[in-house]
Amino acid sequence: MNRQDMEWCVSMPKVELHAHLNGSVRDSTLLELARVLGKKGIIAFSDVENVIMKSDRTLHEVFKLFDLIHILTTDHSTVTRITKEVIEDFASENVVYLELRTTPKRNDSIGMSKRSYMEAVMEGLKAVSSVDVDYAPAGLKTNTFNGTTRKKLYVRFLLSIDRRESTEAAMETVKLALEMRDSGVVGIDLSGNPIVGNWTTFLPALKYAREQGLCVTLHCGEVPNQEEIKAMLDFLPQRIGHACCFEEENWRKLKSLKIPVEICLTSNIRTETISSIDIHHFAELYKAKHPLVLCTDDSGVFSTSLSGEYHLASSAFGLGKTEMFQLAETAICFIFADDGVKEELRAIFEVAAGKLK
Ligand code: 6MZ
Repeated sequence: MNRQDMEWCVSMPKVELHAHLNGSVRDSTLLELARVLGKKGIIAFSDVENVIMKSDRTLHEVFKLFDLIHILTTDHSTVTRITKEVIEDFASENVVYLELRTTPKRNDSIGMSKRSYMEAVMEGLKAVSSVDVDYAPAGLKTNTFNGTTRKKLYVRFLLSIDRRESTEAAMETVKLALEMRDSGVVGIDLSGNPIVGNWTTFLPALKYAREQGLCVTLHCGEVPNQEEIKAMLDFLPQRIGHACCFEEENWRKLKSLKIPVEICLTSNIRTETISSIDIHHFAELYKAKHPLVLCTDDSGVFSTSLSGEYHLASSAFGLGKTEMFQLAETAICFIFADDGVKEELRAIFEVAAGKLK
């Protein structure tokens, strides 16, 4: 694929279902924030600069980087800023539906609760000016402009539970998600360092989320823990992320259950979860017509974009434009928003198909 093909990937409408807010922050913003904290003597700027600009990181190093990013970003006004920027960045590459996930954080020393963290996120969403944003369930549409021919982006939120958290903290996140359904929260994600914590800690909160009608997606199989993978599949989440380290039995189970997989190619390669792109499980799942969706994971941390992920899939697995368009459009089936949104997205793809072919 050449540069023109990349431009084509940018121009195609796309659906992003696995993007972590704090992993999607622009390097330039992180450096700017680090400079400010450096001047205040809170951090050593040059150390931070080296860490931020490093391109290859193991999974273990990635989680150390997240701790650093959280030091830089986690006050209310910065959370608002990064949310606005991240949404605008996705909009600028023609993402038409974005499910943005983030871990609500409590930090008593700056008066931050999980709720006030999410209020700061919502403020960032409402501040988006480059596109019209639809973030609320049917009947509650807001932030749209009259007689618009402007680009439109649907944004929904998933609240993440970090594997470092307790059962109580996970439950608090689920309750917050339920209270924020009118603000576009559609589901719960379980993420964080996969070697930390035990899946059973989060099960009560995840079960409660499901009982109350929230959708659930789980980071599953980022490390080879077959027992956990099996238990996660038995839970029947609506989607899973990654699915890298599955052994035969769980692989068969995944395929027969047809649970949609959020595939993050660059992330898996950069973190060495998968040793090389030509043995990535995308190829097998794609060939088997297993439900899957290409996603970025952490576009800032891994210096990628959703268009770049399609471009990579195309060059690594020989997908042509028709296949890529179909792949992007099929993702509509796996979104957590309601059928009305699905219909509107299908219409957007239909118009785009006419223009792009
Ligand atoms: C597991 C990940 C992740 O929530 O602070 N996160 N969890 N595997 C990954 N693969 C590389 N990438 C990101 O965004 C950052 C948080 O998302 C989770 C981690 O818990 C990380 O701290 P938020 O906005």
